Amino acid sequence: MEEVDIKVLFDIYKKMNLIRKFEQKAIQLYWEGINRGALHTYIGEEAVAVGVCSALRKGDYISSTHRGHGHCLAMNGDPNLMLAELLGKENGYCRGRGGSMHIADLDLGILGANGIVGGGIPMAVGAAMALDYQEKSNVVACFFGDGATSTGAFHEALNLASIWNLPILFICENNFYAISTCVTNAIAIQDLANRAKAYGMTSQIVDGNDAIQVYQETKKARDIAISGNGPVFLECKTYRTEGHWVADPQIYRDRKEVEEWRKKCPIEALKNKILQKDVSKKKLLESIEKEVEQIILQAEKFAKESPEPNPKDVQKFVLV
Ligand SMILES: Cc1ncc(C[n+]2csc(CCOP(=O)(O)OP(=O)(O)O)c2C)c(N)n1
Repeated sequence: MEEVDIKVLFDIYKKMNLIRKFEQKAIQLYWEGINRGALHTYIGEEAVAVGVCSALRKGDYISSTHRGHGHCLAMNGDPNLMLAELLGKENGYCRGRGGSMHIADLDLGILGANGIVGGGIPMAVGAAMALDYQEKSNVVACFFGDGATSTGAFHEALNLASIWNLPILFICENNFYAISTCVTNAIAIQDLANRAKAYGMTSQIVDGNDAIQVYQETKKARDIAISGNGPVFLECKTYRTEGHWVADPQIYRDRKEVEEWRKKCPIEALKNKILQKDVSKKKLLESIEKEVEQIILQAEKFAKESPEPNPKDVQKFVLV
């Protein structure tokens, strides 16, 4: 497979670190009692969002999930506005009214997070239909979890995307759990990529903890989709190393299993790969890590210093 440009690798490394540090900060602010909403972190899955979004081009879209911070940051979402939104501040992405599960930025191609499991999938198909109708050379990358593949919306959307030959990449983040239910207790097949075969769709299993592999497979999938050869389904096998949500006691899984996956940390894996090729890049990687820490500190300051919404505006932006 084609070598990945070193600048792309540094950018991937930076964004993966940004997601990890953003989520750690969000957890800290939750336990400080100032991040009051639900919080589903993306820790452990960073290679999927960043690998996929780094292979997208201007004009492409993504649809996201309840676990959407990683997708948003991978698409260059603004950490200041995201953290302000989490703290319910007026300067946040949704003026503090939406919280973690409603962050969107249409200018960046982010169609929005979604608290309805599987809810983003038909929306993504609609966006792909629009791109097709407008004869644009763009695609939609549609993120969803293993649990979402058992919703009716998933099956209807895949079928439509396939019969209409739409430019869409279905990115299944198989992290093996839907809240506390292990995938083996919920789905009768081992590889979820096989679900796409039922709709006559090209599919591929990817190591979701290997950012380079995710990036390369997404590039290939995107080429297929924009050349009119229909949707592609990528099953990225990965793991969330934190709870389903921030206060999840995680009594449904063995700590040893979590520890085994922590050893496969996608950020450490990428760092090791870069250093194996060229050990002299250590300092540069460390400077990226420091830069990311500063970005997060700045976002925290921005969010904390942002004004609260005025209680008089409680009905503002309420449409129904
Ligand atoms: C339609 C719907 N049913 C149930 C829920 C409650 N719920 C929230 S997250 C979740 C599990 C989703 O699992 P998965 O799709 O694998 O995503 P993951 O959380 O693992 O990223 C469920 C059942 C919901 N939000 N929406």
